[in-house]
Amino acid sequence: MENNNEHYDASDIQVLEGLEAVRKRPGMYIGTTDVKGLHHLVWEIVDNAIDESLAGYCKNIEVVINKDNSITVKDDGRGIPTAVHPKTGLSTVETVYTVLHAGGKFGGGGYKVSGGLHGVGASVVNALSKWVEVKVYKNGEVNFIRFENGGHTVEPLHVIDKCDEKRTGTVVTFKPDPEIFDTDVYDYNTLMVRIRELAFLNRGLSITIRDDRDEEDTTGETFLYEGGISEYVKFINQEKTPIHEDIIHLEGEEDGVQFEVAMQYNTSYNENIYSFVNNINTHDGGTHEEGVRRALTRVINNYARKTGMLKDKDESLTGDDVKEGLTMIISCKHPNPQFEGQTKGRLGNSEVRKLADSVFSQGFERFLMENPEDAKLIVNKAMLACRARNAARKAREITRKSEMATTNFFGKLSDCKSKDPKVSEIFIVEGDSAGGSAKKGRDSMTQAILPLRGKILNVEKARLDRALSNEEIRTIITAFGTGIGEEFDLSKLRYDKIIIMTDADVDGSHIRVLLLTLFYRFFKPIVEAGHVYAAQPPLYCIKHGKTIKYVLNDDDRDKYLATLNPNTKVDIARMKGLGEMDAEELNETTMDINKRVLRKITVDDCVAADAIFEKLMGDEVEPRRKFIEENAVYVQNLDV
Ligand code: 28F
Repeated sequence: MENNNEHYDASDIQVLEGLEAVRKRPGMYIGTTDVKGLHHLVWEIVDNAIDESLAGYCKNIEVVINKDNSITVKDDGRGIPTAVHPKTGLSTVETVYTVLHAGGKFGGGGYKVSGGLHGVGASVVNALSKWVEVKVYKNGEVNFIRFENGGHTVEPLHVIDKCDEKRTGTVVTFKPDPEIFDTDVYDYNTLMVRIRELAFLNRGLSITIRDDRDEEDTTGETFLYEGGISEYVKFINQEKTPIHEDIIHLEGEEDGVQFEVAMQYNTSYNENIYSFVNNINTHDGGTHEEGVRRALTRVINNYARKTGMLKDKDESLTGDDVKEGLTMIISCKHPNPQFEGQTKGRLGNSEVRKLADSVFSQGFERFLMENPEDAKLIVNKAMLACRARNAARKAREITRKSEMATTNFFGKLSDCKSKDPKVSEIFIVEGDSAGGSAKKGRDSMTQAILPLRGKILNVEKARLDRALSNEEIRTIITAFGTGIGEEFDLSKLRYDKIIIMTDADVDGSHIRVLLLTLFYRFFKPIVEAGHVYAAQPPLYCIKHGKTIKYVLNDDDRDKYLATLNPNTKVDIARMKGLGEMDAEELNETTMDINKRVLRKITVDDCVAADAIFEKLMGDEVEPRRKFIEENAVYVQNLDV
């Protein structure tokens, strides 16, 4: 008995030291303590429920944002074991919630299958919460445990109620500690989008999300996809035009590694290939993606040669050709994944390459044989892409030879004096008159100005060869210095910042979106590396006595006004468009490195971004207008 007690004390201290370490360096465990880290806590708990479903015991998961911004996650799995854990002398529930890395250490046998980058689980959430309550339904009993202030057990596990013998599962509610996180407000959409993705990736699993802060949300949204990743492909392609009706779905398994892929071609010129390992997006690809890409190119070429669509003299189709207009989801479930690269976004396990290649090539070859009409459409599309690629190369050669040499180009671009990309920036400015003021108001050492005269081409609907025939686009490419298409080279970028400077009106936002489409489609690495910004010209100029303050929007105006003495009659002027500002004003409000506000453009959710571009740039006018009017993502401060 005494021995036991001693053991309890010792492990108790160890436990609290472990959780204290998490509180001291939360970033090590959840990345950040901003809004992203706040949401990460939800995924740690949801992951545990998904693991239980992957183990084959859970069919329904429910996530609720409570009124106080605490989160409840519920599953109908077996329930976390309640018996005393032999290694800790505590109940297993308490062990899982208080011992760091309990999942890995005590789980054994590859139990953990899903899990985020920092898949360290429940104890980390507990360490970073104000309070946590866990209910386990098991053997006709409801077990309850409560922790407070970073994982201190205040009520050890005990039975609080009876329940139906058949009812099993785990319910966890946690309130993130406001002392740890910058914000305590959950975003419904962020949670919903990932939950929907998890439902696509785990077919047959039902996941519900409900927002109890919203009086009107009484039922929540339930995501359940019997078709799994096939339905994901359908979802991504819903605003596009598929070239064949059936979604191709292939799967296989070897040595406990599951591999599956779903795909469908559409009439667009873009690829939408997303790969996952254990439900985690592998944004830098890896062996599973490589296996599929290699097999895709090989199978299409073999088929095209065998059927005579490609003649002996014709060059083979490349990987770029066969992925034009391809929407594809690759999902691999691996008991021992090796994530590589700086952001751990690449799968490294070499055996997966072979599995992916063989599952894909066998299944896809069979599909082509059994569906000759679809096969013909697919091969034809790749052959057109090949022709366009060659045309683009010719156009590029002409561009390279002539463009830099023509006075035309240098007439447009007012380059900066510095040739050091690290300090150089380029403003892409709407219209000649704003261009003129910008030229006068700039710091000519580091700031280059490129005024756009005509509208740039909508590249959503154009292949590279046609984009290259557009003069504005050619000028942009030449100015960037990176080249485009096959020869794109990020290290040759001549500017650290590419700043889009357009008016805060509908025309301005349209041009901004055209530019973003261009960058997203043809210069994605530039966006991903964080080089693209939107300038934010102010909407109001507020004069108060001798002080002049520029504000970006109505909110900031009201906030600023509230700080002023109400008895002084203040002068508020609406700012003119960029074109009407003189050089000094433009410098003062929008360009001066020390005073301006820039907004970095990112592509962190490619699926969402793609849907946005599709809506904005697709054939249908009405959704575009609606989106521009409603959306605040790319057209913030828009005054319509
Ligand atoms: C709302 C969040 O956390 N669900 C969970 C289980 C089920 C088991 C388990 C969890 C076993 C050895 C640790 C039950 N019966 N939802 C959840 N459901 N954890 S978490 O086991 C914990 C591991 O050490 C479970 C038999 N085996 C496993």
